[in-house]
Amino acid sequence: MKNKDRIQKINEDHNTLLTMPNKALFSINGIFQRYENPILTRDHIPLEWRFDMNEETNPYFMERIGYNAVLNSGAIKLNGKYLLAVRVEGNDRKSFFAIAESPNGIDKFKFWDKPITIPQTENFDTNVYDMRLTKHDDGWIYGVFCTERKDITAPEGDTSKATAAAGIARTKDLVTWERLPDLISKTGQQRNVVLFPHLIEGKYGFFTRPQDGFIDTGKGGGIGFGLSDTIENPEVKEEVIVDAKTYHTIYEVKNGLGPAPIKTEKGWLNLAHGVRNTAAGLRYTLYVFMTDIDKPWVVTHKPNGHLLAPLKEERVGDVSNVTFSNGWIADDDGTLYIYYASSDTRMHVATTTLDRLVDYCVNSPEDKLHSHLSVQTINKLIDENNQYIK
Ligand code: M1P
Repeated sequence: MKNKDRIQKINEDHNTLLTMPNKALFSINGIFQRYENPILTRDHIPLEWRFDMNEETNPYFMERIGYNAVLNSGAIKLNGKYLLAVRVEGNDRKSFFAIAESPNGIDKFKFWDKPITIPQTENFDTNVYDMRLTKHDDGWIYGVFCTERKDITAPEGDTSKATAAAGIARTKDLVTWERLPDLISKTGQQRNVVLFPHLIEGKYGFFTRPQDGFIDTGKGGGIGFGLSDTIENPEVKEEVIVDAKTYHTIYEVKNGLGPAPIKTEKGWLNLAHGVRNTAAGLRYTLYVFMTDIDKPWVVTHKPNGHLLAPLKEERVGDVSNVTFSNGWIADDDGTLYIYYASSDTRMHVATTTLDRLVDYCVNSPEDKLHSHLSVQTINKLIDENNQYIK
């Protein structure tokens, strides 16, 4: 194929992908709807980020910079647009953030011109990922993300030991960002830290995930909660565990909060991921729970098991058998857009309504932690249903 034809084909294919409509699939569970296509893949990345467009320096029109995946994205609706703060991972394994915009939240996502430039603290980030966006009452939009650095205590020759902490940056327009110091906590490393949109007891409230090591949560783990007096010098002096990892559940190995909690009449609605072990490796699924409006560290409702688990092609990718969410948008008409990544590779959307998800939380049976108690719960439903079956 001649270069001219190659360039034309690449442009046309890219344009087709970016304008492709998405369609809701019929939902048997009635809780949420999945969609036919992923909303973002690495192929959505602008061509100018990938190709040197100068014929003289790129005579074969080859990609000069490659991208591995687009995944775990924060989400927000701003000026009528549905925006994702996407984690983009280069072939060089470095993740960064970039905003992708859609007119309707379900398709036609397009990246803004350039990735986000996150200012550095004195201690440079080696890698950044999984930004949670919070529109706070104080007027700022906060991005709380994981900042990963080499563990300086690693024994000589260990080139993979890392540390994780919560980085914080804030913005008004998602273009210019001010970096704040990393969150200080006394409980070891942190990932999956999320800022509440309102002050709690007059302070900045965080869901946290204390962990002993970089991957293993060890003696730590569980979703924690802590308060910081200020956001400019963020520090949670005390953390209580809100939702502990628990034997023989979908969050047996670890769990972590997803997007910023949503305040509802029945309490805070929270989306999280739970991790269990299998012979095929870790399995990440999504679940929801509600916490008390005044005491967000007290769980009030928690349906058993997962809400959403990797399905069909979602099951395969860079890190297979993973669903992960750190972004959702509660729209003015009550629609809830849940953005999730599958297998650390691509982004999807699922839609529901706030009312439905709260109903699901309040009225679904909880996990009673033993098989015979699960059977009791099922039998109760069957017995109650008998009167309706002719
Ligand atoms: O690979 C699955 C996920 O693993 C980590 O999440 P957690 O800390 O809960 O185990 C993160 O690296 C996340 O980005 C990734 O999707």
